[in-house]
Amino acid sequence: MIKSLEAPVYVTQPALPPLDEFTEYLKQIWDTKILTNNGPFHQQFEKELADYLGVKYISVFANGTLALVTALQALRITGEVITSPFSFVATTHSLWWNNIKPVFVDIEPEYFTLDPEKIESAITPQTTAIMPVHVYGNPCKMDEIKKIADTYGLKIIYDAAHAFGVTIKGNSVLNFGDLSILSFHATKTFNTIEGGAIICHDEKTKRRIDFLKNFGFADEVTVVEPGINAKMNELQAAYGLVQLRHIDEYITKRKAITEQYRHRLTDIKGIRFLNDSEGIRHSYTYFPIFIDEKEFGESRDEVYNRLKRYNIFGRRYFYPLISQFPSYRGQSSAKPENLPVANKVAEQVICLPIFPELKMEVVETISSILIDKSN
Ligand code: T4K
Repeated sequence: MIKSLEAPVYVTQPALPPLDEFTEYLKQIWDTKILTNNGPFHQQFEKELADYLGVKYISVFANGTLALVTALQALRITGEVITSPFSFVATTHSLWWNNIKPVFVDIEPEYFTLDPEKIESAITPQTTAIMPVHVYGNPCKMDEIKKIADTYGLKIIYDAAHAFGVTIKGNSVLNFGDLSILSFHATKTFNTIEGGAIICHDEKTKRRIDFLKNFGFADEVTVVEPGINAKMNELQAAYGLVQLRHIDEYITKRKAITEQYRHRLTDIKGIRFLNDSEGIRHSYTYFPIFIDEKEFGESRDEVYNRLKRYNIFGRRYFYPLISQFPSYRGQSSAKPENLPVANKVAEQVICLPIFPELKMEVVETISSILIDKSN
């Protein structure tokens, strides 16, 4: 019988930058008293982030949700948008906040991203864009999605909240689509406590996004349209600058944990996990496993609750599906029979704890408890 963990282990724990490094920046903020509104750290952070990520233009935000809401406004998206039900609610909420109708399309069974084969039949005369999600940081089938978007004249906004630092053959995943958004929430691989960003490919769009996140101000006396207040403040930007110095180390540790889980869970009947795909540099934001009740002999919820009894708090990201929530379930595209893969995966998933400070012996214990049903 394995003993319960002494301290609770949650699905994640934020990596914090060394305090002394952050204090150096705080002293400067205390001197200048510039706290927000495109201050020097905000500008430096955007520059260093763009360099690190290998993208041309980036605009940082107070959080990822406001980045999504603003991205839709930046491209003047209206009508209907095709999106994935297998994501965090913020993806679809951003459409709701823009008075756009979400049209849910099923996910593909390999990496659970929007299924390009199902997109075309969901297009109507009102469709203006596609909003796919690089869920768990795995890149969508972007070439196929682009082909459809080009044929029908649709925009693409990628929800890349989980895909910080992900590259395909050395090229950032953020360089695809019209816009991409990132989240720097405390629970993400790269965090600025709260935070987010929009990535775009030309200066004009970057300028428009910058106006929109600052009430629509183009200058002291010109308001281009009703923008929102979605700016990142100087403390967060400074924190982000320190985090950037350590991000590679965080990703390396996450990778080692992922590999250890995979090693322990290989060939366990009824447990599936996702492998890296060729040419992709991953950033290991989550470690989802998928329980096949018949093969494993226990349901996902039984496993989830059993882990809890041992002080291990995995999370069922993303259950329930967005399409199941009261605000969205009335849509015809939300019907479970239209979304068989998403419904199945949402019933099987548990994200296991993963974060840089998670000890390998704890990964071992979690794996042992998981595998041994007598626990
Ligand atoms: N698009 C996608 C695909 C997303 O996944 C998200 C966010 C967004 C858009 C929107 O981006 P943001 O607007 O959030 O920047 C969390 C996060 O709040 C959310 O950012 C994230 N996705 C989502 C998947 O997960 P919760 O409600 O599950 O988090 P919470 O507070 O239960 O935290 C999980 C565990 O982490 C806790 O049990 C303990 C630990 N934790 C958490 C926090 C906040 C800490 O140890 N320290 C902390 O400060 O939503």
